[in-house]
Amino acid sequence: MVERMIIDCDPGHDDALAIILAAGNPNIDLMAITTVAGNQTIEKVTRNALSVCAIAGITDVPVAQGAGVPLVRPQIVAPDIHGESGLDGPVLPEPQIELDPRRAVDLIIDLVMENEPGTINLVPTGPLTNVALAMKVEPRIVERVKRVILMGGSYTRGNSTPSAEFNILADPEAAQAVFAGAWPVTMVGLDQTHQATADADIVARIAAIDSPLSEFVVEILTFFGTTYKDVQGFDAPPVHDLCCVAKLVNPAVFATRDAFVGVELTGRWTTGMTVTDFDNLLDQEHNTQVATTLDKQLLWDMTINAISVLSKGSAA
Ligand code: PIR
Ligand code: CA
Repeated sequence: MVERMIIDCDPGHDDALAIILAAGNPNIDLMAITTVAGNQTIEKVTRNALSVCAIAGITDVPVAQGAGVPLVRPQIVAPDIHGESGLDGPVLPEPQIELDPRRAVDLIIDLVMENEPGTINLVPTGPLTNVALAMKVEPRIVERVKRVILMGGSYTRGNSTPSAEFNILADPEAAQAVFAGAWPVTMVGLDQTHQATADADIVARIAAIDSPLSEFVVEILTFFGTTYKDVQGFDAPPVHDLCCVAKLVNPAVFATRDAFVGVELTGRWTTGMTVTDFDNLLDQEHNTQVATTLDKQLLWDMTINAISVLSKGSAA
């Protein structure tokens, strides 16, 4: 069965891989790429999205620029991990396609309202600003979206603060609105994505494809590996955002458990924490399917396959 999806992203090394899997997997119909400020400013991440489309041969997917600042808080970016461009490492190819004239919020609303209810999946891999805005502008999208599968949060730890993950911390009010929305939300958090590392054997398998795209991916993973080593002491970089698309390709990649997830908005040290209650301790209705296990082999097999498919110039 083919799943339609919109990726709302802030590329970003792992966002780039998520786009590549979505474009190169036959079970995914990639309907749009929308951008949101996060890893870098909106101009930079939008340009990066277009560069990824150029190298991956993605020519028929609309790309629309979205929110440049969070709903309420001052902006944060992540140059320590993603570099000044937001996608440092490879030479970034010149964009080959024009931006869609619509704003991200409008493109998301148009696609969700034009298509049959229950057929469009939203895959946010950056701060949730666009998604929260779209819910407010056109509340009917909430009942029409099939599923929201987001990279963000965690039930054990943070990366930007001890308790907060970057995408949630960057716009916690937006994240709270998305979790509280009456649509099925799947949270793929750091608990799982930190296990989804691009180890040396994986990088070697990608290099062996021996195409301009595989070279680009190797350069992405090499830069990401260096910053993850320097900043967080990882032996190999975790490809967070790739995991959400993988979950849509094959749900077996992650098992999930139902929980209530609330975003801390007023904590002294814990703002942006995704408080995850598996055990009904807070007496709140479960609103989220939380990823709790990872099949790493499955994740990388489908990803390497997608890179091969796109390398043969058969981009959807
Ligand atoms: C990764 C990200 C931001 C900051 C750090 N330190 C690491 C980006 C990734 O693109 C991913 O979507 C999410 N935010 C992980 O926190
Ligand atoms: Ca991201």
